[in-house]
Amino acid sequence: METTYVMIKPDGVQRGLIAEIMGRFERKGLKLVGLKSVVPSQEIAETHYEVHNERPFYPGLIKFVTSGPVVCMAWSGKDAITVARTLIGATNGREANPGTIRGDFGMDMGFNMIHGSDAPETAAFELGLWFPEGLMEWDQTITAWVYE
Ligand code: D4T
Repeated sequence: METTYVMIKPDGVQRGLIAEIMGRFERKGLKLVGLKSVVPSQEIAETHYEVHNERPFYPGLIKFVTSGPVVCMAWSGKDAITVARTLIGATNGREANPGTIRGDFGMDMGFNMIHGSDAPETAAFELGLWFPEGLMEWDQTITAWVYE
């Protein structure tokens, strides 16, 4: 089992898409092992997007992600990182496939509503950054009906 970091960004919260987005992860069969909502500090946003700090869009990205509440989630399951990225869709909503979150609700590259870790190393880094308190350990009884 793998765990990935997923975050509804301020535009997803502002647009009232929290339940819609979370519901897709739930219905897929992923297990929720971390959940909270915060207004990100400058420091945590800069650390999260450190990899982009030389890019021209970086200042705007930091301003955007610190502009209001985000929903921080940790989802676990088999190949959870790839499964979450597939549910999320391509970075630019105009190019994302219908049926994906960005494909169904997004029209923009910057306002793309949601983040998902892209590799095991980034998932470990992001989970540690956003959930320093650790994740929930629990038995989900429906798991027996999700995996053969
Ligand atoms: P995240 O990291 O938010 O899940 O998005 P992606 O993995 O799909 O995309 P990314 O890391 O390449 O970009 C991070 C973040 O920056 C915004 N962005 C990106 C932007 O505003 N302008 C741009 O040109 C790019 C490439 C969108 C997502």
